[in-house]
Amino acid sequence: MKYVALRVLEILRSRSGYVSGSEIAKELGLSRSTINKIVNELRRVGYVIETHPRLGYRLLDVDDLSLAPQYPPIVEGRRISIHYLERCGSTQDVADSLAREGAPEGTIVVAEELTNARGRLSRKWFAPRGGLWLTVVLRPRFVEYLHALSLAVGVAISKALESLLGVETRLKWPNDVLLNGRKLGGVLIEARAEADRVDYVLVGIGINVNNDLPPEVERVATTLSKELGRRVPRVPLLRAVIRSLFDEYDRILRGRVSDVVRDWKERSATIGRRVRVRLVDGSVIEGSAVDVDSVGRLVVESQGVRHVVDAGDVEHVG
Ligand code: BT5
Repeated sequence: MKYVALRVLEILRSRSGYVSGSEIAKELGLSRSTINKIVNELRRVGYVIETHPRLGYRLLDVDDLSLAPQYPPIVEGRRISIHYLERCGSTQDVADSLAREGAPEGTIVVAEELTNARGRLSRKWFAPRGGLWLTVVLRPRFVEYLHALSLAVGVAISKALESLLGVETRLKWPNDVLLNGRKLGGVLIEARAEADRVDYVLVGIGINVNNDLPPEVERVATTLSKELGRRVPRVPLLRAVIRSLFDEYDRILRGRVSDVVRDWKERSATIGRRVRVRLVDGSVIEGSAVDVDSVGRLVVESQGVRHVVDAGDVEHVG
């Protein structure tokens, strides 16, 4: 984020109430209209900033997810509607019912707590109170987009965390989000498709934020609050993630898959590592992860043979 934007944030943070645009302008030696532009940019990034015609601006650290529908993210040219639930089995199932009934692209289900959350291959996902658990309904037209979409979601989460919190994450193929070597978040993509036509895609995102972690994953996982040493308000984070997701999705729709792959590679924790890959048919390849190709497949070199992996489960072993 630009230096002046950080200064504006600092000033907003230092007050509990409103601060006028002219006061910020004076303090930074900038015009009021510049301040207004910066505030709008901060809003786009995800920050919740209220405006009062006389009093000015006020930054809100909203953590209560039940308020999320009141603060939809700013995504140009799209209508985003957020459905909040206190508790459900899986947001994927709730979103699936909505999508089946015709819910449009941009429908989002977010819940405080999931009692039956799932990861890929029906693995269990822990989703206690305090985390960020959501499903986004997308309606891309072609199946070819699905592959790139998987990488794009990881890139989107990583960029959102960077622009909002200044946190640098790495991506494990295809889309685990790692912070300081531990799993901070995961992505589950489920699609309903017929032949080459996609009816809808459910993008499930789980990010550990202020939640506790159960002993089963404590050693391999982490949370934002643990790493940053403070609680992180979740509504700005939700807005940042959704906005970033649509940015990356739009790039795919415009045919710029290679840009998404390039951004993924810049954040890769997998390329250059020794990996053990379990393929969908159950077979295992162990070798060096040498690249991710132009459509997002993992290239593994094992005993002089190059394998191009479409889908599978990767373990870093060295
Ligand atoms: C994933 O699966 O990483 C995808 C997780 C997606 C969860 C979201 S939450 C919102 C939406 N609704 C759902 O029902 N699901 C999605 P996978 O790559 O298969 O990783 C699963 C593995 O991660 C488990 O076997 C555990 O080892 C580990 N794990 C489980 N809970 C975790 C947590 N909270 N944080 C980090 N690791 C966890």
